[in-house]
Amino acid sequence: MITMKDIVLEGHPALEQVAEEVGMPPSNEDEQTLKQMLQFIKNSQDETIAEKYNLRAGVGLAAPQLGITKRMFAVHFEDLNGNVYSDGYYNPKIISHSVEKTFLSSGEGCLSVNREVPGYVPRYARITMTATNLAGEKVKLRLKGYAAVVYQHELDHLNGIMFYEHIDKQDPFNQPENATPCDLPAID
Ligand code: K1U
Ligand code: NI
Repeated sequence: MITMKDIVLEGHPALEQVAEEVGMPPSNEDEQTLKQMLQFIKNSQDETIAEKYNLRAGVGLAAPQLGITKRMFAVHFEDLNGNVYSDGYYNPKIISHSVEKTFLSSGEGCLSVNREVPGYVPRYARITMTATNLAGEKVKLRLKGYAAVVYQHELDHLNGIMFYEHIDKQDPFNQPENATPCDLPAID
């Protein structure tokens, strides 16, 4: 079972590297890792399990956060419209995106960053992403608003980019150009 001790923190080289493509079909080891990553996110949102194992709640986890420089990540959350996003992805790619940007009005956090970093993180408001999912299916996802933000945060981890690199250093709460804010859904 993945716990916080398995998650590497900012400054670790795996978080600064461009991760390698995962061979298809995935090895049993890669598949087991991705399944465990999804389970970790679910556990982190379960009050009883999270308290027992001291897990910090998260909505996504990318392999480099475990020190594994492979292009895979898992997400588990519901957006404001009640759409559920719960899967693991190999070799995700953004194939198109909007000109318009968005940002979370509360800013972003990261399980690999044990401090608050204030500021707006500009993201594309809409993206289309292709990947192979945990079931081995090739998928094409059209994502907007909060879901687009979460997937872009995880995709950034695969390219060695941390969320705070996008924040305007001179003026962290400067509303990004061409951007409208989006809100964080509550997790129950
Ligand atoms: O990749 C990670 O470090 C996980 C990170 C993902 C993320 C954060 C903010 C915006 C987009 C994506 C997190 O899950 S931080 C925790 C978090 O966002 C959250 C925790 C509890 C309830 C709701 C959200
Ligand atoms: Ni992160």
